[in-house]
Amino acid sequence: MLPQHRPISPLFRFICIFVVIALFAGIAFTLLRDREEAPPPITEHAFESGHAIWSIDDYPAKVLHSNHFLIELTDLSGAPLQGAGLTVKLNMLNMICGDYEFSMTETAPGMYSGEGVPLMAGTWKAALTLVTGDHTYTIIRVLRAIH
Ligand SMILES: [Cu+2]
Repeated sequence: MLPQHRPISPLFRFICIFVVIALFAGIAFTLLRDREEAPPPITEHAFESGHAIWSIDDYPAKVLHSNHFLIELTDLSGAPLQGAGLTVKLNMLNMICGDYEFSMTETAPGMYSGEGVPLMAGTWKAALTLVTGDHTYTIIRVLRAIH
């Protein structure tokens, strides 16, 4: 005797379609999140008394190597912001594997250079402390480090 085929119930069909849609939504979400986790090499930041362009050479940054950070500061009129004091602290997101702190030196009017060393591969938070006149600002960016 042949096995009898029961017609697929509408509820079962609905559940199948729902599962497929959920699967695709999950894949799309994962792809989008991965793209967000790769921060760009150059970031721009506005703060109360000016504007900062922060770039990292040979991005992504290399683990346990000196990576050249360049921060270009302008004041509200667009002129180079000179004589500021800049320090950067690197720390890894969601991990306690050690911080790396360094200061930036002004190599040309409004151009500040420094060398950052990420200790592990992954996504790092870089917090810039900027002192100009009697104001102190904190500027945050994220960066990716690879081997
Ligand atoms: Cu780590």
